[in-house]
Amino acid sequence: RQGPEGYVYTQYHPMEEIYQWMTQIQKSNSELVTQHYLGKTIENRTMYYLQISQPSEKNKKIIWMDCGIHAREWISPAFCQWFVKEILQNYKSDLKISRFLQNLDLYVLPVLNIDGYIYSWEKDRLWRKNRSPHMNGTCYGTDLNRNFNSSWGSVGVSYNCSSETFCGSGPESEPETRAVARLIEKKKSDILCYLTIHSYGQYILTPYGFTTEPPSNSEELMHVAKKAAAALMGKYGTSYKVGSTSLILYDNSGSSRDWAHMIGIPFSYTFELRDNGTYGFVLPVDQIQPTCEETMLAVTTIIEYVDQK
Ligand code: ING
Ligand code: ZN
Repeated sequence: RQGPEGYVYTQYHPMEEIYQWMTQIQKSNSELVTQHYLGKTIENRTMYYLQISQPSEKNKKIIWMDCGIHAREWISPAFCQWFVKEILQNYKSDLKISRFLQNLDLYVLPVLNIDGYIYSWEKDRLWRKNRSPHMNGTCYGTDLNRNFNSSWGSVGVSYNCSSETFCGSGPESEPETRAVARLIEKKKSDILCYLTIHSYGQYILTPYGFTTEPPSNSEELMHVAKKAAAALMGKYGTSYKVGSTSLILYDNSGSSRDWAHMIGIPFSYTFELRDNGTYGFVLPVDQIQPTCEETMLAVTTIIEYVDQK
């Protein structure tokens, strides 16, 4: 399926094409979309996020969504792009979207871990971390989803730089983490909802990962996540589990989702998209469209709820 700008959303795209897509999407939707500088990666590539805002006098709240914090989870950036396309294509005709766009700005970071994403295209399809050098370049990569300042380094991490879950040399040791954290901190009083998109496993995960102690709004968090999972299932029958990360999976510290909730963003979720393990990170191209369609229903359910609350 092609978007109006000729981009094929049912394929995975190398970073070069995603950069071009961002430029193009802002050019052809300049009344709605702005591309902003976010920061630099460890290999000095530029990070941008897209802001989708309808012009208005109102001081609007923000929905944040990032994709591609883990390099090999290719369906995640594909979803962020699909999401932007769907909003732009349908905001005039779709009542649900047009309603929440009157009150909310959408901030979308299509690829958080750009260096890792490129590495997964060019060198190692199953690369997960960023590409920071450690121990005089004898091992590479920090798990960016263990690098945030949320009980950093306490559980579910490794201090060994060759591990998949290496948490870095300290909280926010990585430039990609700092770039996201500084923007989120600056905007935090306006951010209603923090969504971070991963694969795989088919989960909607709530805070916290570093403790089994539930957050004060955990009932509402669960209620909304269940609504989202039900909407998702309505499309193709795909079944998602919903729950707190530490309770239904395993402990992990330093995640962006936990950190976002801890600094006061009330609705914070991790999505683990398709599949259940058959293909895992290497989700076939023919599942991009159905995965994105069903995920769209879950995400817009959450956005609609937090808007009308
Ligand atoms: N999963 C996430 C990870 O950072 C997560 C989120 C954490 C899931 C802890 C379960 C337990 O590991 C993936 N797939 O990256
Ligand atoms: Zn992940």
